[in-house]
This record gives sequence, structure tokens and C-alpha cells, in this order.
Amino acid sequence: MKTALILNGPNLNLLGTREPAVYGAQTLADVEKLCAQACASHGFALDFRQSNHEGQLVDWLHEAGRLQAAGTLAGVILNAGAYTHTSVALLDAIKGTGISLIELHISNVFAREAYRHHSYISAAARAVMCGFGVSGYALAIAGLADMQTGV
Ligand code: CA2
Repeated sequence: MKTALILNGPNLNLLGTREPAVYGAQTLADVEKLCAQACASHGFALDFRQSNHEGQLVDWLHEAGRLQAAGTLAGVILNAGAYTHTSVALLDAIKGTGISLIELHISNVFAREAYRHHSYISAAARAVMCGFGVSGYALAIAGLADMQTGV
């Protein structure tokens, strides 16, 4: 069974506590449960993580590169939070490892402030998901399953 690695960046630990109009009322623990259900129905093991630290996310992307090379990783779903819009380091890590990665955003970043319209991640992502609320995590897991079969 391959693993779906789901990485969440800064402030996503605050989900469900503030800004429900933008991010919904579900907590990150709720999102992890939703992802566990979606992974179970697609035959993936789930590895779900969150960090507020850019370097930690870089280290996890490097780890993902090693797991992909070993054949045990289905792919990475990354909600890099605000680092999406600032981090060349994350872009370099994704490019440098060659991992198969889906960029994810809960909100529709293109309907928000102009500084959220540019992503450093997108250039190295296989796919981008945004604006579906936390359901986007389950949709991205379904997309990752399709990618395994070349759909
Ligand atoms: O829509 C998304 O998923 C974002 O990646 C979320 C980031 C934001 O900087 C991106 O532009 C879009 C922010 C995550 C912070 O989440 C919070 C949740 C509840 C309360 C406060 C922050």
C-alpha cells in the first residue's frame, strides 16, 4: 500500500477557530479524519502533518523524495499556506526532489487579495486544487489515485 503524504503549512493549525467564512468551521483534526476516510477508500496509507516552519516543510519534501525513490509514496498534497506566495525554498525542494505533488488551497485564492494570486509552488506542481473548502483534500486524494493509473 502506498502512502499519501499530506503536508500543511503555517497557521493551518488554527483551522476551525477563526475566519470560518473563509476556511470553514472544521478543525485540522476534522480534516485529518476526512483524509483518512478518503485514503481508506482509495487504498492509500495516510501520513498527515502540519508545521509552522518553512525549513521543516523543506525537510519533509526531501523525505518525500526518498520515499518516492523507494517506491512507497503515492504523492504529496501540499497546502503551504502563506509560504505558497513567498517561498522559493519550497519551489526548489519540490523541483530538486522531483516528487509528484498536488498544490491545495481551501479558499479560492484568485478571489482574494492580489498577493495571493501568485504561487511559487504551482510551477513545480502536477496539479492545483483551490476553492473547494476542506472537501478539496478528499478531491485531491481522488486525483492522486487517478494519477497512479495514468488517468
Ligand atoms: O486557502 C488556503 O488554503 C490558503 O493556503 C490558506 C493560507 C493562506 O495564506 C493562503 O493564501 C491560502 C492561510 C492559512 C491560515 O489558516 C487560518 C485558518 C483559520 C484562522 C486563521 C488562519
